[in-house]
Amino acid sequence: MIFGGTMNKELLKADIESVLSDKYEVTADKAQPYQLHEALSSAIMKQIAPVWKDSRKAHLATRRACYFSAEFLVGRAIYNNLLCLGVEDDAREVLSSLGAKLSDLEEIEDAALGNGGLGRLAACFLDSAATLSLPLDGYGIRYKYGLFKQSIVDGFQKEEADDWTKYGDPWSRRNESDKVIINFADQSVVAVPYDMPIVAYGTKNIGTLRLWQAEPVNTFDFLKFNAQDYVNASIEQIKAEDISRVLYPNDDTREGKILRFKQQYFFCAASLADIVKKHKAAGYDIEKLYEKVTIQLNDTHPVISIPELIRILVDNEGLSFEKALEIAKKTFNYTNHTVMAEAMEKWGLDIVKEVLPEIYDIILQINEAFVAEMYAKDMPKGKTDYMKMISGGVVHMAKMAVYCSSYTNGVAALHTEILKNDVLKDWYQLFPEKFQNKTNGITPRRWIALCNKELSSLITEQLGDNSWVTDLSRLKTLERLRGDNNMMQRFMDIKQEKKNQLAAYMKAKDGIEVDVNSIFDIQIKRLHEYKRQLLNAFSILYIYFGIKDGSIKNFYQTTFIFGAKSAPGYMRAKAIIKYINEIGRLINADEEVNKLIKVVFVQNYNVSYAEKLVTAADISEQISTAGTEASGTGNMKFMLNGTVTLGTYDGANVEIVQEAGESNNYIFGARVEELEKIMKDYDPRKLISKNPKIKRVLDTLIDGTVSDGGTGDFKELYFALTDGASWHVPDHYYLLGDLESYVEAKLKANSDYANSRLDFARKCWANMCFSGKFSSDRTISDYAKEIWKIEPVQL
Ligand code: 4GP
Repeated sequence: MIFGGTMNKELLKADIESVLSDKYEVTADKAQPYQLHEALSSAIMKQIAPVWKDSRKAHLATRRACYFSAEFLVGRAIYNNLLCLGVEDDAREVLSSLGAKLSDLEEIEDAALGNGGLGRLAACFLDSAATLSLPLDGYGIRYKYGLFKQSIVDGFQKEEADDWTKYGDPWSRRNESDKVIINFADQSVVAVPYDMPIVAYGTKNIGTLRLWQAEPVNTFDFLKFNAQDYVNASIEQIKAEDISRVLYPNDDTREGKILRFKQQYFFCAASLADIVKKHKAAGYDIEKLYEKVTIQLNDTHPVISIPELIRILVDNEGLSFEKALEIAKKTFNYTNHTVMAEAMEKWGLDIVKEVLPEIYDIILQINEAFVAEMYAKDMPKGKTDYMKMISGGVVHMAKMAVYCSSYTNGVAALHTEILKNDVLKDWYQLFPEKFQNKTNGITPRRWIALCNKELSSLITEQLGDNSWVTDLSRLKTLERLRGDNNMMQRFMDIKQEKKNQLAAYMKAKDGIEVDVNSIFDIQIKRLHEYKRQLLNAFSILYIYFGIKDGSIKNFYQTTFIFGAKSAPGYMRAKAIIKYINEIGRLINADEEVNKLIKVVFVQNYNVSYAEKLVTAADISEQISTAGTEASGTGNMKFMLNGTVTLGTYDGANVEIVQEAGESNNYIFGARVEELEKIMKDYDPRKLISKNPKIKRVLDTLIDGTVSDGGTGDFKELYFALTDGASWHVPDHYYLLGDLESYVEAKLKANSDYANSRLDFARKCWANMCFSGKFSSDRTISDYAKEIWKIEPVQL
């Protein structure tokens, strides 16, 4: 039995050997990493199959939650699954008896079916729900190409398609019997589900992540081929497969927009068809769908599910529109993940009508139902016009989501307040009972137990057992050890070991050498203007010039590490990547300073890289403009691994500081309420004219200190900061305004570290001890109790 930590090792060994010989005709000692990966994974899949089947049955037999998301950034499955099953040592032993190594599987690519926070959160949620025995299953798209692979060439980001299943996908199971036909006005496609098991830690419940792949109804037109019209003979296949071909296809053009819209409808329609089919097959009443199923819409990408469910209920089940709308309202909930304009996803009515005429009609009816409700409440016409989901030739998905669901939530306390008081203010006034906050969390399995074995053993040793892995609040009892110098020394030794490991990895992967005795100051996240990687770059230059002119003394050597991907079409973000690489080139080559500062940009930052980076950091950079980062989850990963936050009062940073204490973190910059006033008459040019240090830093964008390779991109950045460019408001994200308080906080952290490593370690320790709130187990139990109303299954 594999659960509970013992495995039938003989069986495992035999299964591995038979996959290797049947499929690849090799023995384990000669097998390639991908072959070993395939063999070990298939052998484990075989052993968990009966429990997975029972879990699926149990989920269907009770009230369950379905998580609809365009992204699931699951990362590498193998090590996590072995950890959760408690059989890492067994697997290592079996492989080594066969002459192979478990660590070779690090070569296996991550499944990067998501962009960043939103997608990784979905993966953490599935993990937590499985572990808490909760009946939650994920539904999404099986993209052939996930997030692109990034390389940095001459300082520029280059993208390459990431064919993540190139060497097979042993953790998925294709399920032919649950195929669904999806109809668009101009084509029909088959949605084929691939199911991935979500293995729980220590419990038997295995969740399912069902990812739909688009395939043609007819693969091949023999007559056309025979007529030697070769391309058109396969055109249906190409057009069908395009739907699940790439994550976020470029949507600059109308064609691109249509493709994205089709993707969204594709996976929502397939998932709903599946849910309704299972509901009816179990003999449940379709009018009581919401009693058995609750659906969480992860941002607006799956909101097209709302009119689709109504369509199914009206067209296939013969219910009235009113009844169907009522069922939809009781079935769906919606999470908002960003206050950026893109959260307010809109679809042109022309596109909706052209691609899905029936859905278009239903959206019109939803809009009319809303208007009627407003009139019944005697709402002023102006307000109704402003709030209705259809206006200006587009349908506003977030508005439809709030109106047609039971609950809407933000992802950190501050973010939810911003939704209530600003972004969705009118909606909050109208439906206050619908709004909730659910502060994000991260799974302690992947984000400490798996990636930081050294720190995990120390915690287990001190707490007496490893139950903290599923009850992270237990860490707070370790706070008493802060004053224990021996303990702090052991903690520092672990950090040192993780820094050594990261350094070795960076050397092997990127050819970068770093000083393991320096402070590791790390900023890893998607590249976006609001996240202010450019501010970090400015602060480094500020310090660099300060060291050179003697105004900054006793700077402790620091390695500034960046990891970030920019959306391929986001030119300004790409310019920032180039700029960071160019200031790196400048500083790293400067003999006068390069013993003190090194700037590193790692290539292809992804989940597996993150697992190494978060454990090795001394300083976690969380520096978004106050009010812009909904929550952040990287901040939590660093905290859990014992890192101080250098950050603004934004997103979940606010709660991190509340938990771990302001004195254990480095907080700077204008707060949300201050910014509201400041931005009214903010003129960055005034600041520049009065402050030669800021000017010196900013001028590097235009004075030739660093080169943008003749693209003109750095000048564009300069004018965005001074004149506004496409932002209209100059320095919209307040980089220059926050720069000095940021540098001050950075220097304070630097001197604290230099003055007493032990005291600095105490701050790091406190962060780890108080990170309990940020376990996604806590987040998921809150969703389960307050939104989904689901109970653990008994297996
Ligand atoms: C992200 C937010 O930017 C981040 O603050 C949050 O922690 C994360 O969602 C999870 O809630 N948003 C996205 C996105 O990734 O695509 O909107």
